[in-house]
Amino acid sequence: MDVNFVPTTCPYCGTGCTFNLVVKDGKVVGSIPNTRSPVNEGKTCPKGTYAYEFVNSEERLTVPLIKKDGKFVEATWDEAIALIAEKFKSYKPDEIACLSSARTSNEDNYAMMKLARGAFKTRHIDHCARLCHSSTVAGLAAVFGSGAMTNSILDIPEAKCVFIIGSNTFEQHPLIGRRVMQAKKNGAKIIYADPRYTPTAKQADLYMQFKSGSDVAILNCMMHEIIKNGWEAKEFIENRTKGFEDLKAVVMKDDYTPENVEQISGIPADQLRQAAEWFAKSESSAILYSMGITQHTVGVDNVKSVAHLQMVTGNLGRPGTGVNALRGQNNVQGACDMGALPVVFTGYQKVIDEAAHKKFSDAWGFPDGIAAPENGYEVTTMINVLSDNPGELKALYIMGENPMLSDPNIDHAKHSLENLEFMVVQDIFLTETAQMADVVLPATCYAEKDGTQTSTERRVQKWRKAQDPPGEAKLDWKILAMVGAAMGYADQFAWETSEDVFNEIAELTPSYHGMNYERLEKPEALHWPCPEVDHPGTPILHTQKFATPDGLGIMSGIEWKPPAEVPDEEYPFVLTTGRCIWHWHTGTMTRNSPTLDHEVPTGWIEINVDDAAELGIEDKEMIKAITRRGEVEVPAKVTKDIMKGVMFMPFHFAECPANRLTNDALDPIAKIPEFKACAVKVEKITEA
Ligand SMILES: Nc1nc2c(c(=O)[nH]1)N[C@H]1C(S)=C(S)[C@@H](COP(=O)(O)OP(=O)(O)OC[C@H]3O[C@@H](n4cnc5c(=O)[nH]c(N)nc54)[C@H](O)[C@@H]3O)O[C@H]1N2
Ligand SMILES: Nc1nc2c(c(=O)[nH]1)N[C@H]1C(S)=C(S)[C@@H](COP(=O)(O)OP(=O)(O)OC[C@H]3O[C@@H](n4cnc5c(=O)[nH]c(N)nc54)[C@H](O)[C@@H]3O)O[C@H]1N2
Ligand code: SF4
Ligand SMILES: [Mo]
Repeated sequence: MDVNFVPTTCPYCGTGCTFNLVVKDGKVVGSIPNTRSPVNEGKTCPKGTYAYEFVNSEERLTVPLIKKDGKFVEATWDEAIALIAEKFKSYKPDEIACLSSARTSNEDNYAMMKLARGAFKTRHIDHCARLCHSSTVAGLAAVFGSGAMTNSILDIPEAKCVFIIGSNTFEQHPLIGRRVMQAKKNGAKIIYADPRYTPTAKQADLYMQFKSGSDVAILNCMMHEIIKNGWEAKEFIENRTKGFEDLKAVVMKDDYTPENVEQISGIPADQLRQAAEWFAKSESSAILYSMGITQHTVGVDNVKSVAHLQMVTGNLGRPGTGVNALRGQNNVQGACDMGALPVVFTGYQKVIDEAAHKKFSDAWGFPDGIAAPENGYEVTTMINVLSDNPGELKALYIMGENPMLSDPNIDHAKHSLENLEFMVVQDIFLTETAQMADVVLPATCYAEKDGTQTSTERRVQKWRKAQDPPGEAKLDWKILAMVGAAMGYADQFAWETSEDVFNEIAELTPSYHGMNYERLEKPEALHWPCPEVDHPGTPILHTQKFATPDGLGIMSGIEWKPPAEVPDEEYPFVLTTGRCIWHWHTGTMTRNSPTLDHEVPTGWIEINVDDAAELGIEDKEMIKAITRRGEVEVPAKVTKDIMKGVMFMPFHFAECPANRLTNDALDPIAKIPEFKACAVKVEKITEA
């Protein structure tokens, strides 16, 4: 028997834990957390622990599939690639769109970005960051000039106060949750705001329960109290920011007194006062946030308000402080860094910037040029264009995304995808989306490839190949390179190894310029920006100045606005959606992992006990949840842990898909959908 251990990085969340895959006779059979990792120090959460189970699932895709007369038939790679190239050559650039993947490596995302802009010459490339932290990218760019988590995971224990809002850290970033516990042991006060009493709430010194969609009011109220008591960081505000007077004019209004915000949010006024005092008076206060803040029609306003609170209290640029936007997918930071967005090349070099456009055009050397220097469509815009203006977009290439379960209002998304003439899906499983495709391409998963991914704290870490791929599955970037070559650009996609792709990325991307595979071998890897090979990397951003043109952070006054759809007589409850610790998004990987699937075999809707009593609904009873978009039958979970008037559904389960219900209304700037608040009613199911 031949056993060996291959160190790699977890393919689930953006925390970036590392572990060793246990390989027996050439097959991955287990995982052991890596004690040398400074991130997880020999620990993993349940998903990391069982991340080996789906790898050799019987359900993995092993051969290319082409749909003929409505049925998939197995095809050779040559047939599949030739068909894709023939089809894509027949469309105009603007008729083509690409979805890249935060599940895959930097190399894969770079290859997709190059294929889209260079070979297909389309402007339309985006990925699931749109549904996730696009409000962070837009909001933090507006206030700080750059849109990433400001501090590192390792300095959270140095905070004297940790304020968690809209992040269920202990379930969704468990190994960051561990750092919050370390801060608590070091004497920090933990403040937590969430409509649900989650496992994170259990660790808080102050838990504030509130109605989804009141975040700006809560944050304004905290700033109101801080300024009223003279606790603001006067020197920091003076030296490092501008716009404080505008901010003050709004937050000091009577609308944002604790008593008034109690009316909006449901949080008792005294709790709001307490939160403001602890937060402002601690010598270092960190904010952690995630989807509860970003997934709203006011997502950008929410993010800016979080950043404002940190500027008002001077909690930036030092250990134990910061705006810590916890990025979700393993490599969503990297997919954004690689320019899998409709407005930038790698390293946030703008496509509309002439110099950047010329730089990429010259470096790539496509004889017939690259996509025009114009911004493309966001994921959510693509879906709307497909339904509202059929024929404008004709072909879609999806790598590693499953919009048929993850997009808001999926009946609408399905209708949109049905309007396509040609769709390619490159995945590791035959997902709900892949079933609608014309061609399905089998890709390799993290355990079968070398590559890099960039965690939430901008740490670029390695995946290392532990086993051969199943059947004929191929590396994502290799598949994309084959398509590029078949389109007539063999020279532009002539990479032989993942390292070749990485070296090209480093060449063209200032923030990655000093990185190479050799430097990334160290267990601690490197944080970007890392501009030169002798640069140590940058764990904390904005220590001296912000990335804005004059180096100052920008504050402004932001008024609270309610969600796009609020409860009324017909739909009297707020529905919010999210996740649980055991499952990952659309379940492709975790529901194919027997241990995880066994823990939580299906979905549910959380209903407050008093609401349930009024509606006559029992725990575990199958009920109907209905919104203006659709209805779903789902078991009720009757609980004290959710705010009265609010209901919650996880979106992992195809048999009771939360996204049949959610609202596809968008934030006007970030174009992120309002997954976190819509109006819902529930009904008992009566026998016909
Ligand atoms: N186990 C597991 N971990 C994951 C994922 C997963 O699918 N499974 N996905 C990863 C990804 S991509 C992401 S983006 C992150 C997401 O990580 P989180 O944002 O932590 O996860 P969510 O469950 O979407 O939402 C967080 C919390 O927001 C609360 N919330 C609801 N409405 C509101 C509101 O209006 N305001 C505020 N402030 N809070 C509200 C919800 O009750 C919920 O507890 O998790 C990552 N980690
Ligand atoms: N209601 C509701 N909906 C939401 C959210 C919410 O909070 N509420 N959150 C949103 C957020 S934050 C996010 S990030 C999105 C996530 O939305 P998606 O990205 O669509 O969801 P995933 O299930 O992670 O899909 C990833 C796909 O990649 C495939 N895959 C995994 N590894 C590889 C690989 O190496 N190569 C290839 N080619 N494929 C691979 C998986 O099999 C899976 O099909 O969902 C969004 N949708
Ligand atoms: S915390 Fe995230 S990165 Fe760490 S083991 Fe769990 S899922 Fe993987
Ligand atoms: Mo996400």
